[in-house]
Amino acid sequence: MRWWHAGGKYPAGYVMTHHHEVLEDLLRQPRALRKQIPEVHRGFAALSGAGRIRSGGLSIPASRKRDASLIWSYGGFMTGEPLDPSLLVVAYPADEFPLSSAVAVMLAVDDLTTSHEVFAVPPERFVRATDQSTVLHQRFYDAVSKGFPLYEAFARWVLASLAENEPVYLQRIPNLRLQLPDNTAVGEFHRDSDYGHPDGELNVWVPLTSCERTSTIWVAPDKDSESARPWILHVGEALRFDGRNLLHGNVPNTTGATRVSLDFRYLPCRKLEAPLLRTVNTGMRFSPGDYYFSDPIMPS
Ligand SMILES: O=C(O)CCC(=O)C(=O)O
Ligand SMILES: [Fe+2]
Repeated sequence: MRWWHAGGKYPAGYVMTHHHEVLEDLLRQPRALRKQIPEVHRGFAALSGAGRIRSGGLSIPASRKRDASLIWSYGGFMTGEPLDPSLLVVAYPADEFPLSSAVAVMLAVDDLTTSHEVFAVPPERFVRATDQSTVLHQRFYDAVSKGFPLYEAFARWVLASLAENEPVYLQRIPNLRLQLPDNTAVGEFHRDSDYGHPDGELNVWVPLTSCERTSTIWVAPDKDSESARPWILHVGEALRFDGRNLLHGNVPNTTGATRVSLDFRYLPCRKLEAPLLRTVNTGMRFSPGDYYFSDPIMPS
C-alpha cells in the first residue's frame, strides 16, 4: 500500500502532539488494540514495512524510498474527532529534494531560521496585503521566475502518491511563506475560497524549517470547524489539505526563529470549469497557463 488516511471517527482517549509520537505510542500498544482500528493498523504495517521509527524522525531505507511516500494522518484518528479526508501527511526523501537549501540560496541567506536578520527593522505584523511583500519574498519570486525545476520534480513526486492516477493542473509558482518572530506568515485565518480558489483544488504545504506550535500552519480538522490546530511537521514531510474549505492560518511565532515554507495547489483536470476568478495578490486567473502550468501532470 502506498498511502492511507484515517478519516472518520475512532475511539477517543489518546491526545498526541505529534504524529511521530502517535506512531511511537502505537508501537507500544498491544497488536490486538491496533487491530481494532483498521486504518491505523494498516498504516502502521505500511510504515513498519517501509521504514523505521527513530526518536528524531523516520528513517527510510533507500531501496524503499519510492514506496515510502508514507502518508499518515495526525491526531484526529486518535482523538476521535471527525477528520477531513483531505488531511494527509506525506513523507518524502529530503535528500533527493533539498528544497530547504535551494530556497536558502534563492533568499541569499545561510540559515533559513535566521532569515529575519536581514531586516534592520522587523516588519510590522503582516496583514493580507503585506504578507507577500518583503525583500525576501521578492528575492524568491525573482528567482522562481527564472525556473524552479526542483519544485516541479518534487511536486510530481508528491502528486504520484496524492493524485491517484488522475491528471491534475499544478500551481506554476509556489508560494513562499515566512513566519518571522512575533509575526504570522499569513495576515488572517482564512479559507482559500475567500480568495476565489476553485472548487476541487487541494493544497500541499511544505515546511522548510522544523515546526513548533507557534511556527507552523494551523488547520481546522473539518470543514464545519472554526477551531484550527497546529500541524507540527519535520522537514521531509508535507501536509495535504483542502485549503479551499478548511479554515487555516497562524498564531504569532514565539520561537525566536523564522519559519519558512512553500505551498502549492493542484486541481484535478476534471474539476476545471468556468468562471475562473483571479488571485488577489497577482491578478492571475485560476486557469492553465496562468496560475497553473499549461500542461496537466499525469501522476505516475
Ligand atoms: O503557511 C501558512 O501558514 C499558511 C499557508 C496558506 O494559507 C495556504 O497554504 O493556503
Ligand atoms: Fe491559504
